[in-house]
Amino acid sequence: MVYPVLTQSRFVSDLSGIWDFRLDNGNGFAEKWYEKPLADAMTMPVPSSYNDIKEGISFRDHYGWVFYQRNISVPAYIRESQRVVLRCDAVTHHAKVYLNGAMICEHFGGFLPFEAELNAYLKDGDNLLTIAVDNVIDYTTLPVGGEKGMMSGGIGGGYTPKKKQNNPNFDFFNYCGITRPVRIVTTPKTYIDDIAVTADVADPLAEHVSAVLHVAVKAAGEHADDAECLVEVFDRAGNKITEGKGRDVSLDMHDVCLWQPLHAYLYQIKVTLGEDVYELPYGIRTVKVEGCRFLINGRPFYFKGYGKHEDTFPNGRGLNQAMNVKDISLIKWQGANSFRCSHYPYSEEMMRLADEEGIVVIDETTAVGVNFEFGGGANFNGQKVRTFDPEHGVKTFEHHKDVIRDLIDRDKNYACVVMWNIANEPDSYKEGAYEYFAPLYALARELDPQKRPCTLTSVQSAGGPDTDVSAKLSDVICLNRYYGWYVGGPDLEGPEELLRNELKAWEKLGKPLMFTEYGADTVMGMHDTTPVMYTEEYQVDYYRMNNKVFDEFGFVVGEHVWNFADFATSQSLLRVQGNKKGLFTRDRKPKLAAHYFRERWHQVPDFDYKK
Ligand code: GCB
Repeated sequence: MVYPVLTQSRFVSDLSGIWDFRLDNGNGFAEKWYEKPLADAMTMPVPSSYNDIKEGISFRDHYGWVFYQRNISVPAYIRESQRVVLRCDAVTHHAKVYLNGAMICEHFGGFLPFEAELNAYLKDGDNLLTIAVDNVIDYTTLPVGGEKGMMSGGIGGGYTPKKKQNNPNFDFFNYCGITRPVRIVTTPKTYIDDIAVTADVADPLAEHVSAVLHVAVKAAGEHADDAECLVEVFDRAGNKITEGKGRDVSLDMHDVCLWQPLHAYLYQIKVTLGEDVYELPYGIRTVKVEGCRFLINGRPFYFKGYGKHEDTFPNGRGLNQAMNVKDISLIKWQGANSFRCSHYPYSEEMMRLADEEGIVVIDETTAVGVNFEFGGGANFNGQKVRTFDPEHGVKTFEHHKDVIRDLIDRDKNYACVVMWNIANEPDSYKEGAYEYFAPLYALARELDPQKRPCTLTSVQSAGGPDTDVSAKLSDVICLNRYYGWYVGGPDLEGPEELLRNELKAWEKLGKPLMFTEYGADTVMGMHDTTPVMYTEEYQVDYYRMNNKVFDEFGFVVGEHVWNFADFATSQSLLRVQGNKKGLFTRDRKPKLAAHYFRERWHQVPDFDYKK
């Protein structure tokens, strides 16, 4: 599937705007709300999460289905000559799409795109488009939902709410709805279904870099087998560099401008298949793990950056392009070079932006909460159930494979993506973990045309290399560690020793290691002369201690703080209107630690920091 762009053969109509909306009262499907205009409809922006748009707990904490509706019409001359497709970029978490009362598609998983051909359903004039959206999460979904709230243990842990509710087994608010654009895309009837590009770069460090660019085009539709295919490559100034005929072309390129972190360079690949034309921006760069180093374009790269969230007010998880551009500006202001798409694939708009701005990205699946060890978490009312227990454990394996497949399908061509994260903080240390994860790593490695490194971001309770299956499976060890916060806080001396000892154990493995999370909750404006937890001073001291230890080890190839900005979570005793571990507040004001990192990261080079 390719990203929707306007070209000389393709038209895109963005259906963003105000749609009709209604929360299901339990009767929506029985009364067939998708067959006629919604009664008592209210207004709702698309794209956006619905939770914070209207006031009241019935919106914010809604459980189950909601209905979105609007009319669409497509001129007859287009319907007859073109393929007309509805493309939904993200509907969280489960969608049923109806046109004029008929269900045209269903999709599971809230963070990746899906399409449906409309030609057979469209009629003259208005067509009623309804998208029903379910936000229920459980043992079968990614992210995982449980019987009880992740943080509702302790006092009141035995309380069972009267109303059905979602219990995220993860630490971010379960924002839902049509969170990314819905578009109508037209293509010729014979069309470019997909493009996969790889580049064999002879020597990325040579003065004049040469490469062979391989472009594989997948054609589909009426005369897919007969259509001729032309691939042309243009430089940034619009000059044609090379071209070739066929669906599998290999093109020699000389004096290649490599895509470099913070110095992006994108070629434009134009594919013409019969009447269809598609244009793909593409950066050429190499990624390789060699010994304990993470090489980008042949040089040891040091990750400086953050775990992020797609989280703004009042959009929730809804696409916020202004904030995306702002965030990248802040990343550069701070001297960082990378971020991780914690804990789900981000919008393609963000991926394209990162490609254009030269920001390095670790791309992540929606697999968060695949771990029944969390406090209360997805445990059956507090009983201890093994995460991978065949009968009572998670039922996410098949869906997990689909997510990996669809994520790599969507993001395979982005130069910014340098590593795939298979899961965040799963139960990677108990019986069944290897059997669950080994085939998923194998799948990602098989599907990625660029064969990028794979990892999982490992939870503190996974222990060290002897217990954590990521030691065997990951190309880069990625640790989420909270020494001086969840472990040992407010003491920083003891945790410093524990951190050092843990790193000594991992060092023997001979693989590169980076921190994909470390952080301390900090309430903006809270200060003290003696640093105490939650003050801005404590956050700085916490980071100073951790960074000091990272700097002692040559195999530590990066530091991603948790989190870029404060973000919304479920309510709990540990969360004061959300998670406050941001270097920036939710509205992007810097805390003291943001200035501390600005100073540090401008001194730490992007390359060759560790020899
Ligand atoms: C973690 C999770 C992240 C949480 C964070 C925290 O380990 O990966 O989703 O938000 O800890 O702040 O507790």
